[in-house]
Amino acid sequence: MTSTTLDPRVSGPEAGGSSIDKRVLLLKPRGFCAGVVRAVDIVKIALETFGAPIYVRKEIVHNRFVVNDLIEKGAIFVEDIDQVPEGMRVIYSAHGVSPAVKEQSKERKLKVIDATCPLVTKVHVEAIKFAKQGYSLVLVGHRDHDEIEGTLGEAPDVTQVVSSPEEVQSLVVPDPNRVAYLTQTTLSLDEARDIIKALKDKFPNIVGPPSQDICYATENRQTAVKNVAHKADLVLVVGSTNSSNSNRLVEVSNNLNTQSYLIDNSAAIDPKWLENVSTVAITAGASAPEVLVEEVVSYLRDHGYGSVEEVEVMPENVRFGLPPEIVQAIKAAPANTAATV
Ligand code: 2E6
Ligand code: F3S
Repeated sequence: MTSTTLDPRVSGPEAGGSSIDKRVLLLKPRGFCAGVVRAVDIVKIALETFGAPIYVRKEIVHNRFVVNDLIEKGAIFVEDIDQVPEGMRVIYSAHGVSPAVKEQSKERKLKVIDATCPLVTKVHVEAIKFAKQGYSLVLVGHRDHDEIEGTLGEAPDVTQVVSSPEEVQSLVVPDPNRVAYLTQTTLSLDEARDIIKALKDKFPNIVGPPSQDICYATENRQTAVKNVAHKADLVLVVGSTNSSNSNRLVEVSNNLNTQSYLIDNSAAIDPKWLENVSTVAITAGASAPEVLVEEVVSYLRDHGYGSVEEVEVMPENVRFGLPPEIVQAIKAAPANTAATV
């Protein structure tokens, strides 16, 4: 773990009284993952090269600020494909879609750009493979989440969703020796481990994915919280309430007995949370923009937290390429358009 002091300042009385012991630990990695950078870039570049309106099925990523910013730029967010006028351009969200949604898009003659995170696509490919090989599939995840809806749709007749070890007990499958499991990409590593253990106890011959489905960004952000929570009195997680990976970060901290809250932005901070708190750790879910983290740091500075130290728990340098439709659109764009990657 490395630790870098960013702009260390001890604030004066104007910053909220005695602050010598008040500090902020800024966890790293935090915020945007490679899949979110890619998805948001896709919408921005599509707007710049094709022009508004561009339809987006579901929130491109689960963050209110990101979605509102793209609405201002001309994106139109819809819940269902039948809300997109025939022949128009539609972008699928980073969480992926089921084959049924792709079929609906074809029927409406939509021009599709797929912003599904490649690590979600990897889970879809595994689901298709296991189903073709005749396995019953157990999908570990949250039933009402967009990602699970999409993955489940690959093989709905042979797939069951479980979200706790208790639910594993009531699973019934045609052949207990031919069962495979997959997981949502943004689960708690600890919870997933317990559920997978319950699955292995019930189905000793169960097979899983070649490498874990929980993605690198989910794992790294949880590991950072685990490493630093014991040094903090409070952990603030920047992220929206429907963001699975952000909620998991709050749980990780609370499970370690360091009080944690999920906040959309600095306006959501209740000053009471800061009573008798000398060290605040800040992290951000994979869909939360850095500008919102900066706002939170600035709020805390104004409340006497004069020292801001970035704590890098591990390096993270993942990047994903853009889909072919977008690469071609960039190539075809006149030199004076703003479409850049
Ligand atoms: C797609 C897949 C996984 O709610 P969740 O954590 O899944 O999603 P976001 O949008 O908050 O985070 C990024 C993401 C996109 N994670
Ligand atoms: Fe993809 Fe993981 Fe981000 S699945 S969108 S890299 S949180």
